[in-house]
Amino acid sequence: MPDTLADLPLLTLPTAAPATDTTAPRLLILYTGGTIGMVVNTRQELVPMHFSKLDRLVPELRQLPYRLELLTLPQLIDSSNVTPTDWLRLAQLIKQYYSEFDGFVVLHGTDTMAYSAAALSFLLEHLGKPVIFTGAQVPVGRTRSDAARNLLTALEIAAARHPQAHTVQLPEVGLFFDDILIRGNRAKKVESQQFAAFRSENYPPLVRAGINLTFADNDIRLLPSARLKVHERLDENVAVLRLFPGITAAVVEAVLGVPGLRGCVLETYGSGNAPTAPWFLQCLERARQRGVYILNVSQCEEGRVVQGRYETSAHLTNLGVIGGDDITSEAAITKLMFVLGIELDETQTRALLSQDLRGEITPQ
Ligand code: ASN
Repeated sequence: MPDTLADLPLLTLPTAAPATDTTAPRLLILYTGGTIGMVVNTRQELVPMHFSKLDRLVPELRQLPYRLELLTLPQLIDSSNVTPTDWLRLAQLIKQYYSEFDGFVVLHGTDTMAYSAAALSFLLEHLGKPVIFTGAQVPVGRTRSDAARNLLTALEIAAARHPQAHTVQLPEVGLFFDDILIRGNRAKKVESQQFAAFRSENYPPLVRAGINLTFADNDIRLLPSARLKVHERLDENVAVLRLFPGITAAVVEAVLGVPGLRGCVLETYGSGNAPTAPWFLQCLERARQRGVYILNVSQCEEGRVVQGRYETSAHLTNLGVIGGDDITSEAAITKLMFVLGIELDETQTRALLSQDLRGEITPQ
């Protein structure tokens, strides 16, 4: 369990909604760090800063018809330093404030945002409110920064309600960047230079932000019929093994033989294909005997794993390898941590790893 963050102060940001207007959407911004709030240090490197003056850096916030509060995590990080403990803490904070707020915006570094959004999607079961991750490629306050636009649009999406039904329009963990909102567990960082930094290859964007916001209602998950359940465990005994022509038995054995390893994402070729050499099959068989769950994820960004389409993938099923369908590696590794953290028996673990839990795969 993470340490308690229950006492962190909330900072009210001045907006156009009077504090007494209890009908205005109430949104919580959780600031974790990332380029969006960075400044240069004396060595000219970008490092995260505290931004209690967020409304001065993004003056448009004052025109929003929402009630806004900002919660700053005690340790602001470049997202390269994010850990599963941070994901558990974020999930706990959302649990703590779930009933008081209509939506949440998580300000996060872009480097690992897709992993964090995927992890949160698994931890927040039966989510009925928007949890929108966003960040920036250029720090807020700099000329040509994308921070204000990303933040303002993320807030608008987090506040959105169906025009007729007045129900929550996006009961999902999403990731907003540039001009699209994609499902958190479908996202991949694809750019470190351009503003359009994220893509979802196998699932359409849930919202397009042009002059108006266009919600793809048919692709968005339905409101849950049960109450939010926040999970509190992730198992970090997992690994990713990316195949390449020439990979040696020593490398495969070293990864699959890590003491205590419980799960591994095997990044295979094409539609889930892998070598058929006896040494490779023996490594997989030994891993299976040690109880390691292997999830087959394609190195291709688009398309899906179909074990058995080729001879070079048919043997994987016999060795207990689980086909990952069209899952991303980012979602696969966090799904493994999540499912293994629930501690079920082998049949149930395999079933959960194969199933669509939060829209992360489209089973065929
Ligand atoms: N290194 C930064 C981070 O992930 C990159 C960014 O936010 N654009 O924290």
